[in-house]
Amino acid sequence: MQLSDLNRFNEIVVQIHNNPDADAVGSGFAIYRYFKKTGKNVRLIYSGSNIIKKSNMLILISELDIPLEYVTELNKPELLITVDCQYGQGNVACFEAENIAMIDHHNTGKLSDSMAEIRSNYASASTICYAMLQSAGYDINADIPMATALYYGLYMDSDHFSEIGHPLERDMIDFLKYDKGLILKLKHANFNMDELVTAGEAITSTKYLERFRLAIVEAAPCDPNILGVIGDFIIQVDTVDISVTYNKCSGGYKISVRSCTAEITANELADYITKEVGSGGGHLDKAGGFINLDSFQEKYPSCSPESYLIKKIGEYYGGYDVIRYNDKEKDYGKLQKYRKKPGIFGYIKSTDLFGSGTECKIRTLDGDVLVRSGEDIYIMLGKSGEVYPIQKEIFDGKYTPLDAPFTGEYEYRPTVINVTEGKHCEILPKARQCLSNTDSAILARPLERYTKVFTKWNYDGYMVGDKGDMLCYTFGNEEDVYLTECSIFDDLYEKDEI
Ligand SMILES: [Mn+2]
Repeated sequence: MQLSDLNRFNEIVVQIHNNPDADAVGSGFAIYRYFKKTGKNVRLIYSGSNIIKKSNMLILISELDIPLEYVTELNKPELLITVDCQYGQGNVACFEAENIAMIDHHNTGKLSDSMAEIRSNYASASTICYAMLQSAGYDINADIPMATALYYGLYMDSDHFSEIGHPLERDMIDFLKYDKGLILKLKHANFNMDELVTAGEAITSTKYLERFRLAIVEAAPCDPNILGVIGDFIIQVDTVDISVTYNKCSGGYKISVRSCTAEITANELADYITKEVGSGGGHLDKAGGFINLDSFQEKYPSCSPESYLIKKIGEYYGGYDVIRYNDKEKDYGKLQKYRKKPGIFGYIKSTDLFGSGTECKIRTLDGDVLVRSGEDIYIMLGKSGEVYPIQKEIFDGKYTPLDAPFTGEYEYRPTVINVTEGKHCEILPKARQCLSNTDSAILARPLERYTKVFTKWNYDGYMVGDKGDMLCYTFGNEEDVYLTECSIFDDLYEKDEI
């Protein structure tokens, strides 16, 4: 769904979830503002049994003049848009409307359609609004209150940016021009005295599982940012490598993960724990996630959240392999030789973007990769928008450059950032085509279980694959190890007939 698809309606009500948090208010306000500007008759509302009392929320609303109304009744509007929530879910009061649209980042199993934009790979609804406003051509930075509200929405819904994963969210933090004074004020009005007590009580009830060097903490329902504060405190204990803090929140459970060990990153563990029942992600050391109550109860009907977490974490600790690019022993016996199928890919020389020797970050879906530009470093663009660095020598063996520009439609348009100057540079406008050589070979085998691969490139962390995904080595350069998802492997490679 595009915002412009809704321009055919004139009488619009934007509704955010009950007990609104900063992300609900920020994203709802942005959508309100967009329709106001396009000349619509629009209102911003919330309902439920509580009116907003938290001081940071009251400051946000009054300083940005957000016309948020508390209502208990609504005259059937022409269009009702629920933002940061989904119509019919338990955390949003149900009002009748002629037409219903939704913008949300919670994973309830619902997918996007012509009246819904659901992106559960984003940490906040503010990010979705940012992306939708950008593609509608709206100049967000010309509207400082909107930019500030979106920035604070992402900040608060991502535990102070620790849970962001998507490159678009990293761009959003770099790009938004927000009111710095107001954000500073809000950052220091996050909690109240009751929440201080909640945090203290949660800490004293910490469960420690020595065999995993893991601390599990349940907190009473509170601002989810408290969970992060508790985790930041507990991870400093000498015998704790991982902390998982959680509590009940509207529609499910909120979890917060901290890690101080390189072998288990917080973002990966958060993803692992929530994979089937919600969504999760973030950074190497700090991450978080959400477990949807309906999916949880359906899949684990007789399980308490604590026993579920311990079960999942035990399963995780018990069952993964680690492969490093510089492992001396490689088990060649099981590997089979494959050849690349012919196909068109995109590439660009790093020196086409920046001068040689520039420190730059390639912003990929798997994180930022740091490289230094030079004649020997190229950047590849895969079929589904994946982007990664490649050495010229390996490129020359695998691909033949073609004299044509490369085009592609991606959810995220890949960028490279000049670290010194902080400049963003899009890759696509300068990308060229190349043809994969069918004489380039790899050695590969399916993974037998969950595996982490530490590649030669300086990625944030490591690559992970599940049983069935393919572990691949470039033939003749076995330090070049990587993973390919089983779903695309057969499109890219075929068995070598020797
Ligand atoms: Mn949200």
